[in-house]
Amino acid sequence: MAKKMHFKGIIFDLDGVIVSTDEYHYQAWKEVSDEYGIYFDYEINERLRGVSRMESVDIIMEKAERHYTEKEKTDFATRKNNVYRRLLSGLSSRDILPGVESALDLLAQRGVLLAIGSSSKNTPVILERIGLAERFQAISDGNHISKSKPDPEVFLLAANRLKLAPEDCLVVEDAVAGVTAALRAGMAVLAVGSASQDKRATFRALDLSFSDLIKFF
Ligand code: B16
Ligand code: MG
Repeated sequence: MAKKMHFKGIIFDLDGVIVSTDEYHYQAWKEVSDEYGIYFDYEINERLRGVSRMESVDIIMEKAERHYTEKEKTDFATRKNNVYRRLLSGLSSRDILPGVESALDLLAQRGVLLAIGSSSKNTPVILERIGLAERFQAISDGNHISKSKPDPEVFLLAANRLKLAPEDCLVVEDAVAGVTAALRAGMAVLAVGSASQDKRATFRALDLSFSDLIKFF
C-alpha cells in the first residue's frame, strides 16, 4: 500500500527534535550517578531518549551494586532533576536545533496544526526558555499522561487536543521508544537523528532538513 503523504497536523517530540537538551540530561545524570557511585556513560544516556524520568532511573540502576528502595529511587530522580533544572537556566533560543524555526513558520503559513508530544515534565519551562511556547496549538507532555513512550498516550492526547484523527498526524521523533509510541497510536512517523536507522519508521531522515517537512503537507 502506498504511504500516505499528506497530513493535517504535525506532532513534534521536544528533546532531540526541537531542542538539544541531550548534553544537559547527560551532565545531570552523570553528576548524581557519580555521587551515588553508580557507573554512567554516554551509551547508557542514549538508552534514556524519550524514556520517562523514573524509567530512566531503573535503566541507570542496572549498574548499581545494591538494591535501591522506591523512596531512594525517587530521591535520586529528584536530585537529577534539580541539577537538570539548574542547567536549563542556561537554555536559550540558541539551543533550538537548526531549521526548526523556519520550518515552524512555513508549516504555520500553510495552516498545518502544530503540537508537542514529549515525555518531559520540564516541557513548559523548556518551551518558555527557548521562546517557542506560543507556536504550538497543543502541548501534550509528561505532566499530562500516566504512561510514557513507548505507550501511545502522549501522541493520542496531542492529536485529541488538535481535534485531529491519528491518521491525519505525522509525528517527528528521535527516539526508538517514540517511534514505537507513534506507530502504536496509528500515526505515521518521521524518524530522525538517533532513530533514523529504525526500519519500522514510515519515513526516515539522518539529519532533518526541516524545509523537507513541507512535502508532507
Ligand atoms: P523530564 P522527549 C524526554 O523528552 C527525554 O528524551 C528523556 O531523556 C527524558 O528522560 C524524558 O523526556 C523525561 O524528562 O525528566 O524532563 O520529565 O524526547 O520525549 O521530548
Ligand atoms: Mg526526544
